[in-house]
Amino acid sequence: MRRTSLQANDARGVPSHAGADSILDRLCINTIRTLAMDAVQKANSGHPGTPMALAPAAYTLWQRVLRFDCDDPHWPNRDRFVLSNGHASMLLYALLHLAGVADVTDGRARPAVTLDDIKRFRQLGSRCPGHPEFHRTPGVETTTGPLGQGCGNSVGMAIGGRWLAGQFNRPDVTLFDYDVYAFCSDGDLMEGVASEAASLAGHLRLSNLCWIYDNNHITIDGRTEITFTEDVAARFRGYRWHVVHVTDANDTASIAGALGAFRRTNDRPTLIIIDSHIAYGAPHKQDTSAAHGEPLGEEEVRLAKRSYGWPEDAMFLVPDGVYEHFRRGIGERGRALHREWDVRYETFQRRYPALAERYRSFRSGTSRQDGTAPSPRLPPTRRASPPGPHRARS
Ligand SMILES: Cc1ncc(C[n+]2csc(CCOP(=O)(O)OP(=O)(O)O)c2C)c(N)n1
Ligand SMILES: [Mg+2]
Repeated sequence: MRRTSLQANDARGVPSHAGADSILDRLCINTIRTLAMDAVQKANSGHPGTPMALAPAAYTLWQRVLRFDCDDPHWPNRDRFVLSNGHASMLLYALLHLAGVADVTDGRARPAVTLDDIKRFRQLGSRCPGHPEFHRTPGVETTTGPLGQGCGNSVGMAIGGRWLAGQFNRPDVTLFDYDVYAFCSDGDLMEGVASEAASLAGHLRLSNLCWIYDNNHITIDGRTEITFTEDVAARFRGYRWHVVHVTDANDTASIAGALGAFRRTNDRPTLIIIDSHIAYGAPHKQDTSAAHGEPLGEEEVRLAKRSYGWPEDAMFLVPDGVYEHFRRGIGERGRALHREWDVRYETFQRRYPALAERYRSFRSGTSRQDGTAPSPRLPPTRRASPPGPHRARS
């Protein structure tokens, strides 16, 4: 693997007063962007523009907020991340790789996505198919690509979280309080399935659900003004959602603030609308539908890298410090949260042995076979526990 030290002030968009963490943040964000550009260019097909635009939001969510143990992507109380705009799959693969998410499916830990997997983006049998596929890539929570589908699934996951909390949480032990985050695009919000699911989420007051809408005014065919001019914020307020607006997709402090607002909202789902620029940094393709579903082209890739302060000819570059920064962020936070949950689970087993037995058989699937599955109950509408110290730094 080629390793290069980039100077801190190479990273575009870092204010001169920024501390080491902000500089590393920008380096990580630009690594996500350039991996996406390079993978699409090498495959000669795919969707480069949206990962480039959403890298700051995805990075902020994963690095600062998501309760996810990279060593154990099956931890039952993990926050769920759904990329409903599945065409932006390289965003997810880059995160899975850089965060060091493990594949533990056959009992031995190995990386879920290696740099070589990313180099095989969109190839037959690759762990990085064109759109994310459940079961093919550890860390992919659900298959997406058909627009709207991930939005619908995310509502199901949020209902599932509420149902689990209703079944197994006790006043003195909270087993389930996970949140569900879904990224979605203009195309997602055009789809009926997303609208119907959003309406239900508002009705059920799923405060454990957050959609992050990529408001880039671009779709596959051109600008959204051709077909999609509705007031999305007003529509979601009508569904009884909490709506937050971030006007600059590169403003990670505002993104963290919006995620913090979601965490503090106890009675409604949250929609975070982020105004973004597809193919951010690509001088000729930014804000055009040409950046949606085709490679940028070698020269445009070079120019975009130049705009990030990146070595123009470096391919699949992960600069020094990037893996370590992820490890110190989501890596350490997720591991600590999981350990803290393990203690709760031990308390749960000690204090509620019969319920713990029911949970184990439920999780292994046997309770469904012997007909002892707990009967569905409407989920509670409030959070099981108040926001804790791991919430977003806003
Ligand atoms: C249900 C469905 N219809 C059509 C498509 C084909 N398709 C892929 S992306 C896209 C729209 C792209 O626009 P947007 O959702 O705004 O994504 P962006 O380019 O902004 O990332 C369409 C129509 C699809 N994936 N799913
Ligand atoms: Mg769009």
